[in-house]
Amino acid sequence: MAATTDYEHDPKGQELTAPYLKLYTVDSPNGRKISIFLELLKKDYTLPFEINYRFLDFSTGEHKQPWYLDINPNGKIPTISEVDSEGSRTVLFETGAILQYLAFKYDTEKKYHYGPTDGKNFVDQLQWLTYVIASLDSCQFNFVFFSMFAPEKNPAVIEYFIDTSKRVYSVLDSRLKTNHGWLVGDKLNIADIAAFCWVRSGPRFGIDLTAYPDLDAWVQRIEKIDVVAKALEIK
Ligand SMILES: N[C@@H](CCC(=O)N[C@@H](CS)C(=O)NCC(=O)O)C(=O)O
Repeated sequence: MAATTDYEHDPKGQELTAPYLKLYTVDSPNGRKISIFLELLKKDYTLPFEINYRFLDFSTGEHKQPWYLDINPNGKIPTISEVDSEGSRTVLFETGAILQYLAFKYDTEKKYHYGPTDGKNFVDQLQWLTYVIASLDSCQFNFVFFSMFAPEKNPAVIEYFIDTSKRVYSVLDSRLKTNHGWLVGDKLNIADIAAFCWVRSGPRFGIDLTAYPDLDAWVQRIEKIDVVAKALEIK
């Protein structure tokens, strides 16, 4: 297909040639969940699209501009815009939805996910992925906001979110212990990728990972995966 100008009316959009997948992102835990997974898929499969990373500038509020709110009304990253060779476009936001969409569509050999025919592992994946997005993400995001960005620092609120984060870390640590090293099944999968992106940044927010030995070992193991290490450098 011929080169097409940007479907999203992105003022900084380049001319892209379909098929492509454009990831609107920033260098943050939520953004990294998707870039790591895309790079893993790219290593293992011949993907039917080129990946285009578009880093938004939060300091100028690009993520709150009308053109971006048209594709992500919540005004957050990440969002994917996938255009196939016929020019048909799929837009998706929310990391849990994006990870499952990419997994079900492109991880055809189920290297990084469990499908509906995989019994308990599929059920566990639904549960742990949802837990990570609903509990880990929100308490850590709130902790970061209230301790670093809120105009007024309220110690009780900050303490609440650090305590809640630590409780979630304990839950994940116990799960890794009983499930022998992965949150789900016996391989790196989309629930583990989602959790990893927040947990590895715990020390930056004052959480000592050595207090959670299984979580600590799991972070180090995932960070050593070549593709993951390279994906973490995409900025
Ligand atoms: N539940 C969303 C959370 C996304 C999110 O919180 N993204 C942050 C960056 S890590 C963001 O865009 N923050 C900008 C803002 O809140 O204005 C998801 O899983 O995609």
